[in-house]
Amino acid sequence: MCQVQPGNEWRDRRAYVIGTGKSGLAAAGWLLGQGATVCLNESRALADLAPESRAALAALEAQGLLLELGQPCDPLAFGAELVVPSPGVPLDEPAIRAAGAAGAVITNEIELGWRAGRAAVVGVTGSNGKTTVTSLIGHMLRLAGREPFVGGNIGVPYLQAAPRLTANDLAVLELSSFQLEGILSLRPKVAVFLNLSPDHLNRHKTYAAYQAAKWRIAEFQGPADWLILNGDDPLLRREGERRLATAAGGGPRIMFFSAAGPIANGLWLDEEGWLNLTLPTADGAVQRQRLLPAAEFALPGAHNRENLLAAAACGLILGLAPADIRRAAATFQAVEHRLEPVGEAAGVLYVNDSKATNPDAALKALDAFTRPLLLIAGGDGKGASFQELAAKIAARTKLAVLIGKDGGRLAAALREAGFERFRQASSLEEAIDICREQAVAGDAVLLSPACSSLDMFRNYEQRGEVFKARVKEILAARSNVGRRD
Ligand code: UMA
Repeated sequence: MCQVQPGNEWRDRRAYVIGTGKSGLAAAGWLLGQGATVCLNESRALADLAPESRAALAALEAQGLLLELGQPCDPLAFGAELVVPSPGVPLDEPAIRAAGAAGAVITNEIELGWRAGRAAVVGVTGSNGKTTVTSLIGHMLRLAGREPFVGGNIGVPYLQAAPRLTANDLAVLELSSFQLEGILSLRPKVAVFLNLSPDHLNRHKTYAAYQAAKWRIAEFQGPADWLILNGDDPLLRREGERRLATAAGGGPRIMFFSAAGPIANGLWLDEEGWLNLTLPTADGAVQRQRLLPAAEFALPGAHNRENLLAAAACGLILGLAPADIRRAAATFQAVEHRLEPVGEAAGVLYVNDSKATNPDAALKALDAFTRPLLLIAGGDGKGASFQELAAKIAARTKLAVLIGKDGGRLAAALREAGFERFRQASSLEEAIDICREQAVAGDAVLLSPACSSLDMFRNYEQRGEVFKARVKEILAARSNVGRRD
């Protein structure tokens, strides 16, 4: 099921792209190729941009790109007919609203990708687990002989690949609330909604607004499409059941998954840890199929069993054979920066979970281990509450080392939870060194910051790389102990 091809709808139109990150560069380049008059605005000055961004801008300028650097956006002054803010740019920016009020189309790079391509889309959203599930679905499809595009909020911006994809292709897209907020027609053939917990409250202002942005994943879906929901998440369960009761044939088909026990219509985990599919048949009976043991999936933690259920449900809907799903589960490797074991020195395991950019992700990481934990957390908390996390840290860790802009706020939450075994560090490297000194054989040092990295790093990937580089130095130093040249 694919979208109608709108043709070259932006030729000779005035397009205004905001932000020179991955998304903005992809959008500006594609719009230029469409024959639009394109202005790219960026709040930072040229000197503050990374060398690779400067090189990319120079190449686009040679193709006719107009640049506004080091100044606030003003699409109206440019006479924009299309405004494409990058995901990190708030859509309630007054200058963007003013352009919308004057009739400009306000959308984003993901939507342009949807309109530019012909591929069917599998969209994956949720507060946590998106990257793992998106990658696992991609892995399942590849093992089954398909060649999906995998990207979106991870890796390659969709618009970079979409124009080349045909109606036979499948794009598996991780979709963030920022991206979903700006879509106008993107219609996933299968939408996977993993879970909900507060995140990005500094941007969305309220939890309700964040949830509403996430639900947009299903906004344009029709009866031929599928919506996969986590039946163990109270908010998703309630809304899914409400939609089932009131759908009247208009909305997508809904499939739940549950790690908590049998469900009548969907994928669930039985008491022996196997994934089961039950589907009602036309004559009112129920058909049950046992698929695979969750234990064959190597990633640790209860949340990863939910991720497996979600990806397997999607695989089944896409027509994959249970044998392929099982093979994919057994061979899937941890996603980089997501509970990624880096190595063990002096019996201490070091784990990089830099991708835990909100409290819920860190809560799940803390539950995924049985070893005594030394936790490194902190960064930009994006307005989230640390109360629940502080209680979990108090229960699960022997030491917490706090970093970044909201390290102090996390310290206050820990004190309130009656936990005093924390230290503050002025850099990630210092935090790792404190943990190394305090850890004993059998412990694990876990970087699971519960916060965005942007106060200290370019992104969570860079934070994870810094962690891994320091840990590798520690591992190398250990392996040199006692060595004679
Ligand atoms: N900028 C302005 N004006 C503003 C705000 C920002 O000019 O008002 C500029 C910044 O100075 C910067 C550029 O915009 O130069 C950055 O734009 P961006 O933050 O949207 O970054 P991109 O590189 O385009 O990356 C975006 C996503 N970033 C965000 O959502 C914050 C990437 O997700 C995504 O991989 C990429 O598009 C490709 O689609 C990252 C992310 O952190 C991984 N996502 C959040 C998350 O997962 O929690 C949602």
